[in-house]
Amino acid sequence: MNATERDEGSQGDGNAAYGHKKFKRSKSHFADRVTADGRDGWPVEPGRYRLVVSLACPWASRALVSRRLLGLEDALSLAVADPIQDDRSWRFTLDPGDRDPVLGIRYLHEAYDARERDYPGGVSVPAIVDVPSGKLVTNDFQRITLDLATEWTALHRPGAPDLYPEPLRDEIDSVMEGIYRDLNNGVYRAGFASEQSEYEEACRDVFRRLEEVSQRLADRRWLVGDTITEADIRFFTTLVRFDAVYHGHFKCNRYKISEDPVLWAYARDLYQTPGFGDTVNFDHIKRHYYQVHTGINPTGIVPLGPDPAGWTTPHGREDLGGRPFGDGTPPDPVTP
Ligand SMILES: N[C@@H](CCC(=O)N[C@@H](CS)C(=O)NCC(=O)O)C(=O)O
Repeated sequence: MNATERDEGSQGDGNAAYGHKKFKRSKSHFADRVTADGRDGWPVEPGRYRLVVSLACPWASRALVSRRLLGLEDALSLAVADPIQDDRSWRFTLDPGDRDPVLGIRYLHEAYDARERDYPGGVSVPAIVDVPSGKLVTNDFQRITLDLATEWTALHRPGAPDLYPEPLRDEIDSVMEGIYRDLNNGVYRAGFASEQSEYEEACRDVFRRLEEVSQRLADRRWLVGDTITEADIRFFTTLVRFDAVYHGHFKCNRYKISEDPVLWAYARDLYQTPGFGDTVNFDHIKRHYYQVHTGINPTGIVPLGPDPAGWTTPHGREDLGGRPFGDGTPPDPVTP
């Protein structure tokens, strides 16, 4: 849905259309970067930017995990959108007066419009908004977390881990590429397929990749090196949604993650690491997917299961060694 359709109050077909046309992920239109040297006009500054997320969204959740692990909570404030969008997309109906208290806006599209009137794409999270001008800076989900790890270092907490270590970048990039294509985005290709063959191809890709990654993780605690990296964050945000929404709603149902002993233990290990599980909200996740994608779930009924209690059971992965934060330390527990 573009800005004109929103202004006309149209029932934008974005979400209801899923399952009726071939699914293709759009490129992020706003790809400016917030950097240490401010070369795009957006220098890293404490308190200047606001990260807008939905707790339902796997792409936004990457940024939430990175922000926690790196201790950027005070430097980069957080706006959480209602998991249920209306025809004007993401909105701040969880906040008093239905407005984000810092940006003063009711809909995320207002920040997009402040940046560029009538831009051609949709409104998406994660988004970084410049607080003084109210303008969207970037919605480039692939870049945001890499920049938090490598450009925001002056504002990292003491003991913050290096999530994108220089010597391992090629390996991290290569692992993330397959995970993106077949898992992060693969589940969407399966779920929003409009033809049987399109679904089957995507679903096969999902499970082929899960098997490969499961083998990789059988004798190593994390995906690359012996610490947590960006690759683990990107895999985690898909894994934690798998049994709750991708298995049923997206029909990726050859088996559940909880039925693969290696992946299930790996996922729980991360979930129980400070900065991962404390960003997860299964209520937002389930309500968003099942209620918003009416094209593939017309009744909007949200399933009761699965029972989340399993996530906190012992995982036994400590025996594989490694140090989750390398020379660093875990973030402090979340304060209510
Ligand atoms: N910016 C990318 C990726 C981020 C993304 O897809 N975020 C989802 C939420 S998980 C979103 O905001 N979609 C727009 C919508 O649901 O209206 C895109 O537009 O495809």
